Amino acid sequence: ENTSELRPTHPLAIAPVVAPAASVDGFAKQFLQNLNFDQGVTLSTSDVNDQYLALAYTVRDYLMARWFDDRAKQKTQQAKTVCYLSAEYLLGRQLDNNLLAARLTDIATEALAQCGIDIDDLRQVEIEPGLGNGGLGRLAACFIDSLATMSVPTIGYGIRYEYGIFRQAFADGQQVEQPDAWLRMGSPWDFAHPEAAQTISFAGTTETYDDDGVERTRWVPEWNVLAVPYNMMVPGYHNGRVNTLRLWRAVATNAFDLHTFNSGDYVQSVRAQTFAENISKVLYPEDSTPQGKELRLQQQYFFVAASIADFIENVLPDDFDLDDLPERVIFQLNDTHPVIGVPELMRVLVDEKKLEWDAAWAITQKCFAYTCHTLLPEALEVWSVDLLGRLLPRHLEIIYRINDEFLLEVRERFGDDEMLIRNMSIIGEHPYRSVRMAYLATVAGSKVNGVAELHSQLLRDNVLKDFAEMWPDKFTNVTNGVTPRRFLRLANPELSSLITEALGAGWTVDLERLRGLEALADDADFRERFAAVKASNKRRLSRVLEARGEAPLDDGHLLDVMIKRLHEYKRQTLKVLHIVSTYEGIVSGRLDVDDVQARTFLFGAKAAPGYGMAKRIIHLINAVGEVVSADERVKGKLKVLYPANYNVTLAESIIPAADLSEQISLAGKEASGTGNMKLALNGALTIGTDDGANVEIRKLVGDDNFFLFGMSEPEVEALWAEGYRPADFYQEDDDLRRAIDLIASGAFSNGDRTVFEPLVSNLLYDDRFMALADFRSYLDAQDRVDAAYADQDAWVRSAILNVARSGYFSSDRAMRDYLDRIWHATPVS
Ligand code: GLS
Repeated sequence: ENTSELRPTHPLAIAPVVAPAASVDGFAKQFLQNLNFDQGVTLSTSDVNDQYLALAYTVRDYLMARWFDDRAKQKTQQAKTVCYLSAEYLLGRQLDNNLLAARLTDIATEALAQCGIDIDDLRQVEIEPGLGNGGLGRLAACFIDSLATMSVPTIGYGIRYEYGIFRQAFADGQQVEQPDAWLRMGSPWDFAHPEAAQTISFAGTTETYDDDGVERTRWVPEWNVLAVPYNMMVPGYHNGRVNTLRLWRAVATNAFDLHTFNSGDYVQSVRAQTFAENISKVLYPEDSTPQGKELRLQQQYFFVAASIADFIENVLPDDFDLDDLPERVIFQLNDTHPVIGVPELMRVLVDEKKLEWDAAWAITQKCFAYTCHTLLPEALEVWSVDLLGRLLPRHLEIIYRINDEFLLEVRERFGDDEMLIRNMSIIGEHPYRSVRMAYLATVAGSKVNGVAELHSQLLRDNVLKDFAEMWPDKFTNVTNGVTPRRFLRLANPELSSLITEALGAGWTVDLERLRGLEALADDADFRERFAAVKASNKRRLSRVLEARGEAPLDDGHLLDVMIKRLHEYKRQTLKVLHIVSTYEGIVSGRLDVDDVQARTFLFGAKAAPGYGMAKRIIHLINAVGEVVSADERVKGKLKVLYPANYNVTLAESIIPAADLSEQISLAGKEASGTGNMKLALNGALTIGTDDGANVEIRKLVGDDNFFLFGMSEPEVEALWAEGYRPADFYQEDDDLRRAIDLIASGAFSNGDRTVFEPLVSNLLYDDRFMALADFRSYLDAQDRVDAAYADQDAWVRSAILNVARSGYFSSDRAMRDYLDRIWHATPVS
């Protein structure tokens, strides 16, 4: 590859790139060389960050040759590439994952030890790239891991935010947000390629012109920025494959010609650069609740336009015939964030490549597929026509034309049903004229999928009903999955060893093999070893918590975890009501303390900074936790822990230690959930509603090994229809009333009744997510949990069965489903 343009004569220059020797000596040599020549320090003058960076460079060096190879192949092979377009990738730490993928863990550990370095100390300094909010971003990271492991040519495209998801701290129990300067100590895992930058334009006007007798339209933009790609390696597990994650950073163009800044004023013009660079400055911290902010639309267009241009210009061969584009690429739209890519591809094909509209539309429809990740109507992204037209005038024209032709098709099919036309139009009229991005994606995509069976069903029946009637075959389901490499093999090394000992190593890439553990659930010796692993994982978590200044875990406690974004629909409040009710029962003497299973309630959750109610719930959890944990009367029985700044790294310590997984959203609101899968896979039993992927987890692990409670989705609908009055539940249930009254009394706020008043009245008079309606059923299920936990042998058996039957939730299986049902692409080695 080094020789394409140059005419080298040196033998080294024409030799293939080779990896360093895969031996302790080879690794140590490369490590020291990187320390000296890349970090500019000697071993004795280096600090732990130098050593970490040099280690990262060394791991990279081993992957490099294969990466060159795979990228070269991508150009020449006729294979279809999956281009995953996602505004978020919640990657987690890279070092361990890459060591594992490249089979270097033992070699690196020993080589460093011989240099006098404990590799664990280096692990600790890695700052995880938090370029996502929660499940949606983490899912993207799992998917690219699986695609690399399955040797599917893939490019993940996204944004290299300078600041990822904020760092959460607590002050007086309330969330404060701090910027996540994840790049500050260096970013050894990515490679900047300023020479491959794309120019991305914005605003301006459109005009028609005569192109050799053909009237065409062109966009005359007003300003532009450079999109600079940063490439990250995405190594497959033990297969030598290295795919690419390409994240774009915004940089001002040399002639940054935003007219308002174009005053010849030097200081102003330097400031103008900041304007351009703002585009990739920060991740929007809202999960499932889009903000219609202009900068957000800029981000979306910025990364999608750069990605499409990059693929066409740099990944495809020069002489590529664009009519064949659908054979070479599928652009998978991860939620609506990248949907502006649809009119962008049309613009490229029609305005730049001069294809006929119909031909371009036929290509575009085959090149996109859309995954919807929500059911909340307010979470479906919508852009005002005003804003979109101002920022992307040509795209708005294209969207109008797509819509006109689409509505003609609707009329042909269903007649002049004006109500239907209005309902299906990509352009909404109320409360303001807007572009409904989910509809645009549905019209343009070859397939539309939900992320769990129930979710896909509800998409067809409710959210996108008219579209599903029009195109029943367009709609499909792919239930989410999680990567077993990160969330079992790396996060739970002891359980992994136990499984490997029992079943051989193949489960890491063929998770259904975990079925083999079913038989062992009845083996007392195996159960004992399984229980010992759980206990050891709890001790490990306890050390992690202590190192963060939290209280340690108590022996014998059931570890009850609720780890996910803070959102009303997820119902952390219901969990708090259970804690308060148990606490109140013990201190009032109504519950015999000896009958209560000792429990530690562990929360991990960030709230969007502008989401007031969610922040109040955080405050309540901390307030309740403080009182409960300090009260002598429940000492040794109840403990509440809420470590700040829950992230992927912390999840990797919590999940293997958990006994009980709280998945308690109101039925019909959680599209899938993926934490639920990770926890079951690590032997936690679920207490959950029939929502999202819980439904499938329960079916697979069996009713005996799952604590189901709450209304089903149709029951929720029925109660709404009949008129939901939460206060009735409050009146009728003594335990519920006492719990809410205790919160309202100021018991958790030093007697101040005003602090949680908004929360309490929200519960009593609004309670959109029906926590009160499900309270009794939830408490009953928690009683069943207590009873079940009392029989440790039976509990461990259930835990093993959860592991054994969770193989379906591997993201490898999810990728196979996408490949078969949506992408029609195949692995290529
Ligand atoms: C989400 C859903 O809320 C989750 O239920 C789902 O598991 C995840 C991945 O499909 O996507 N949608 C969203 O906006 N954030 C999510 O985590």
